[in-house]
Amino acid sequence: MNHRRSFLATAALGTLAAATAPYIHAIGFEPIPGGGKHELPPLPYEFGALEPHIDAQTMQIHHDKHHLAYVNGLNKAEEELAKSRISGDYSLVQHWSRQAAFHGGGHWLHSMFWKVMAPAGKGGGGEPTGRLAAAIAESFGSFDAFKKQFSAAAVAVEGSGWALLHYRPDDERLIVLQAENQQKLSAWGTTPILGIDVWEHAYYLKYQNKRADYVTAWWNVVNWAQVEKNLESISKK
Ligand code: MN3
Repeated sequence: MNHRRSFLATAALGTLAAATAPYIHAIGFEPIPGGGKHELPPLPYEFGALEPHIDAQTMQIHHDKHHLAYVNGLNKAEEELAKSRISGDYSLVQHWSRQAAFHGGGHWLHSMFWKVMAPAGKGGGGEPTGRLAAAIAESFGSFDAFKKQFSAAAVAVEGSGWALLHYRPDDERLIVLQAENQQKLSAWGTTPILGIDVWEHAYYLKYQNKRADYVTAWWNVVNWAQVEKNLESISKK
């Protein structure tokens, strides 16, 4: 028993060390205890893979510039909060907490966004099947009713933001929410499993002010198998 406990403690420390090891601080500060440096995940397909629904140039700028900026912004916010813990100067804690929420939300949502899309006809488009289809029918009445509500939510986001399909473990329901920017209008205790980015940077080069056309086209690249994986990874059943 003691041997096992000590093994577990050693394993936990090993994990911590592995997490802190890649954290190389640009300004020579101490590594954040227990925290790693966030990194831009690679796109799971080529920039042009979602054509003609989402153009290659938009995907390249969106991933390489916008998502990278959220990763850098999150790292910066966490570095500044770590400096505060050492210096005891929390005069800018509100600013850096807000930055951590905004950039952390952006990093998380974009990491999900790339994965819930796939080339049309090659994993993208169609309708959900299996457990996800059943959960959507149970929560919204039908797939069509869900699609209409989700599309309407996406088109109606005020300014920049997202429409998101969340799983709520408390009652095992799926719900549609909007997010303004990356995190405003969030509910507690729910996790997005599908989302569409409706910031103008996600569609303006190809669709200009016609967000509804982008939303309609986007359904052709939804990777339902990934959405079902997301549901299965967080639900109890
Ligand atoms: Mn975006």
